[in-house]
Amino acid sequence: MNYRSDIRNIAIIAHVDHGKTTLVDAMLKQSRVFRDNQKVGELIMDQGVLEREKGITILAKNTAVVYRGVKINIIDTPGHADFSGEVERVISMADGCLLLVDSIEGPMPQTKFVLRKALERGLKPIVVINKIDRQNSRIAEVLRLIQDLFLELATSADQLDFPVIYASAREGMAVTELSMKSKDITPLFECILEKVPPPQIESGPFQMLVSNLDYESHKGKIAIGRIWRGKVATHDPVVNMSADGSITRYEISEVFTYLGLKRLEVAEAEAGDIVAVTGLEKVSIGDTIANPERPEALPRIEVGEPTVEMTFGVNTSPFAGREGRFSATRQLRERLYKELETNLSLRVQDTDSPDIFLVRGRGELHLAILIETMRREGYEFEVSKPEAITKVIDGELMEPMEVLTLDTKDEYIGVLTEMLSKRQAQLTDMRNDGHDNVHLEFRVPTKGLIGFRNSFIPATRGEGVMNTTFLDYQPWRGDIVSTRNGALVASEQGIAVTYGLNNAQGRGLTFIEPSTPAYEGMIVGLNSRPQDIAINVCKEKKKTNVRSSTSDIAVRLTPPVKLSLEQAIDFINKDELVEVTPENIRLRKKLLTQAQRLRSISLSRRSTKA
Ligand SMILES: Nc1nc2c(ncn2[C@@H]2O[C@H](COP(=O)(O)OP(=O)(O)OP(=O)(O)O)[C@@H](O)[C@H]2O)c(=O)[nH]1
Ligand SMILES: [Mg+2]
Repeated sequence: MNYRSDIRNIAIIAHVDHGKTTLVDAMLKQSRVFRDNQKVGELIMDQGVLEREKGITILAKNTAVVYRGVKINIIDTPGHADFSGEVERVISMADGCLLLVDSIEGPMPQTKFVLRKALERGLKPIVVINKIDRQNSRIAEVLRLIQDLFLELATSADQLDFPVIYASAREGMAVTELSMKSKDITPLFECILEKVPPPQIESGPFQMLVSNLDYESHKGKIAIGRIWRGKVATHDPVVNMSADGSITRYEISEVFTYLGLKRLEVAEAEAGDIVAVTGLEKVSIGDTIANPERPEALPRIEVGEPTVEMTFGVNTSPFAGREGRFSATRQLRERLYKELETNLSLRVQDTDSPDIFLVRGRGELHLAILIETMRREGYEFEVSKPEAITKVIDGELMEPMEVLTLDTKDEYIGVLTEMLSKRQAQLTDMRNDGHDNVHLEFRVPTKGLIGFRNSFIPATRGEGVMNTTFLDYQPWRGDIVSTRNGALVASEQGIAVTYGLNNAQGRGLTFIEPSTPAYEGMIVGLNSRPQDIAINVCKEKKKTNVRSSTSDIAVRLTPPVKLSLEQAIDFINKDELVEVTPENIRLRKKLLTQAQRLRSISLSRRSTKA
C-alpha cells in the first residue's frame, strides 16, 4: 500500500445548523481562493435556490483548498435528517471527518446518526466544538457528552482518542486549547494535516466509485467520485459497471479536480483524489468506472430505506393544464424516474392507476423539496397525504419509529406532552437548564410526526426547535385518530367574492382571497366543527338598486390563512389532495362533488356495519 501525502479527503458532518457550511466558508476564505475585492457573502456552498431560501444544505457538495502544499478535498453535507441519504453516500469519498457540535446544543440525534455512519466506515474523526463565541456556551459539558457518544458508538478502541478543536466558524477562528488565542483557523488546518490519514492507494488499472452526479447542458452527465486505483486521463477508454451487472464502454471526455468553487480541468488525475469526469452517457450513483482491462466493481453504496410515502398523480382538477408547462402522465413519470439517478434514498413505483405514482422518501421535507423543485421547473400535479411506510417482518406488521427532540420553554411542557401522547409518543428524556429552557426527547412512530411541525410552531409561539431522526421498526400500534376539523369546501365553480367568503368566515377560517378562482370540491377553509361543509364562496349578494360591488366593500374580511406547501401537505386528510402548479397550491377533496362524497360516506358506513 502507498499513500498520497499531498492530499487529505474530509467530510464535514453534524446535526442541522451546527455550522458546517459556515466552516467551509471560513476554510475557503482563509485559503484565499477569492480575489481580495471579491464579494462572496455567507454560506457560499449553499448555491441551490431552495438552499438559499431555506438557509439549509440539501445536497452534499465538493470543494477543495490547498494548505501548505496539501490539497484538502472537502465534502459539505446536509444536517437535516431527511437528507441523511446524502451523507451516507458521500462519506465513502473521505478518510476523515470533522464532526461539528454546537457549543450550546451539544450532541443531537443527527450528530449521533452521522457519527455512527462515519465510524462504521472507519473515518478518522476530528471533533470541532463550534460557535464558542456564543454566550451561555457550555463547552466542558458538551465535550463530556461527546465523549459519552463516542463510548457508545466506537467500533474500536483507537476511535476513542479523537482530537478536539474549538472554533467559531462565523468569526473564522479555531484553537486547540481554549486558553489559546488565534486570528484564524490555522490550528484546524494543521490538525487535519496531522490527524486525517492521507489516502491509501493501490497501484494498478483505473477504478473509481461514482458517489455523486451533476449535469451541464453542453457537457452532459458529470460523474463525481474518488479514484481508488490507478489514474485517469482525457480520451482514456473505460467501462461503466452498473447495478444490473451490465458493462458499457465509453471514452473519457474531460477530467476535473476541485479547487475552491471551481472545477479545474486537468490532463490526468491519480488515485486518492476526488474527480469529476464526463463522457459517460449512462452512469448512476454507485456505479464503478474502470479500466476495460480489469473491470472490477467496488461495493455499491447502500443508503437507509425511506420511511414516508405519498402519491404523485397527474392533475385531475378542473383547472388542470392551465398553469403548468408539463402536465402529461409521460412527463410526470419521466421526471420522477429521472430523480432516482441522483436522489439515492428516494423510490418511485408505478401503481395500478397509470396516472398515479407512489413516491417514497426519508421524510416529509425530503418529499416537499422534490415537489417544490418540480413545481419551479414548470410541472403541475397532485399529491396525497404523506404516510409512514409499514412493513411485514416475520409475519408481524411493523412501523418506523423516530427520536423526536424538542427544545423550548418550560411553560410549554404540558401542552406538548398532551399533543404528543395523542400521537403515540413516549417521553424518554427531559432536561432543564435552570433558566426556563427545557430539552425533551420522545420516541414516536413516524405516522405520529406527520403534520406535527404545523402544530408545534403555534403551540410554542415560535419559541421552539424540533428535530427528528429515524430509529428503527417496531410493531404497529394502531391508527392515530385525526384531530383536524372538517373542511370548508367550495360548492360551485367561479370566482370567490367577498360576500361568499364572508359567509364562509361565519363557519371557520378561510384560505383564499376574494377574486381567487375556485372549483367545486376545492377546499377553501377550515370548519370550526368536525364535519366538512360545502359553501358557495362565489355567491354574490342579492342585487339591489345599489351595485353589489360597492356594498361588498363595506364587508370587512379577516385576512385568509395562507398555507405553505409543507403546511398544505400536512393539512390534508386521506380523502384530500394538494394540487401543485408553478403558480398555485390548492387543496381539494379527492371526490369533487358533494353527491360523490355523500355516497362514499354512506358506502363506508354500510361496510363498517356489515
Ligand atoms: N454565533 C455563531 N453562529 C454560527 C457559527 N457558525 C455558524 N453559525 C450560524 O449558524 C447558522 C447555521 O449555519 P450553517 O453553516 O448554515 O449550518 P449547517 O450545519 O451548514 O446547516 P445545514 O447544512 O442546514 O445542516 C447560521 O445562521 C450561521 O451564521 C459560529 O461559529 N458562531
Ligand atoms: Mg450546511
